[in-house]
Amino acid sequence: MALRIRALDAPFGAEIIGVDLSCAIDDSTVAEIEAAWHRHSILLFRNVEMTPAQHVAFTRRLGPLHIMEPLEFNLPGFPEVLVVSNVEKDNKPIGMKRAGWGWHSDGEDKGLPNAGSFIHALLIPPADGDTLYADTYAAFAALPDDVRRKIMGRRACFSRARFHEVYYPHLPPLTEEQKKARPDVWHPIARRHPHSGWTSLYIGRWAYKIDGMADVQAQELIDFLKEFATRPEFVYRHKWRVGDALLWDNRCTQHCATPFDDATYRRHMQRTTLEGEVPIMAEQEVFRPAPTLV
Ligand SMILES: O=C(O)CCC(=O)C(=O)O
Ligand SMILES: [Fe+2]
Repeated sequence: MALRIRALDAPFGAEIIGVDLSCAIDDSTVAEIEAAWHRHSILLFRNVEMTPAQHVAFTRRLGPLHIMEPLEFNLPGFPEVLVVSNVEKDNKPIGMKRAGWGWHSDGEDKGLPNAGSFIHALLIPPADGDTLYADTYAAFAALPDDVRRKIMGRRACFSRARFHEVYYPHLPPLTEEQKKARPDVWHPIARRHPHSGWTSLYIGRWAYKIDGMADVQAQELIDFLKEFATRPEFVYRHKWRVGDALLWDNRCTQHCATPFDDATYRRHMQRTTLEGEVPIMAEQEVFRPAPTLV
């Protein structure tokens, strides 16, 4: 399969051209896609027609899949496919509504945050509902020196229990059992990518404490880092077309779904999710080399 990789009209990211995800893909093409993914952090495929089974099969070539909980938002018959949708059937939501309306990376509040996510757009509203992606390698490299020094070797606490009702006010509160299943976790703020070796700024909306720092100072630093990581110069705004499929790396990007008129229009996406690893603390600052694509 002749594959072409083209830069997105954006500060980072690439488009993969010439791959049909509904066909069998040979190992060398998968290896090229994977290398491009590690190089560019987000990959866009256009005009994708793939069934849920093909979606799962392709993603599995990149690593083991993660099954999202609660299970009720997964596609019937395909537990590996999360439905991100405002569509209702028989007055019941068929997927997760308003998922990710706020900067985050998937699974940052879990001990094993998800390595990647691959979303396929099937219904798109005529306006709004874009998704923003922030390049957290670039953010790390651009941090003021004193801040970079301050975060090296430190961990932040990410808490689902503390913020669930803040970010998901339209969902039922977590039960005690769910809270136990999602304990607070501590992750390195300067994170080394297991494949590229580059350092990213790892922070997000579930973070609220930093080890070895007084709470007030920690909160100030977290607020600064969250704002910094998502400054416009690091952000790509994806305007969806039906058939787009976007693969992102949660270890070196953040994303944020933006609102749309969800009382009037339907937006329906299906997502597979890659299992992750324990985040690695960066021992030293390793900056990503300048992009080479055109
Ligand atoms: O709806 C979107 O564009 C993305 C939602 C989200 O955060 C996710 O699926 O991880
Ligand atoms: Fe997300």
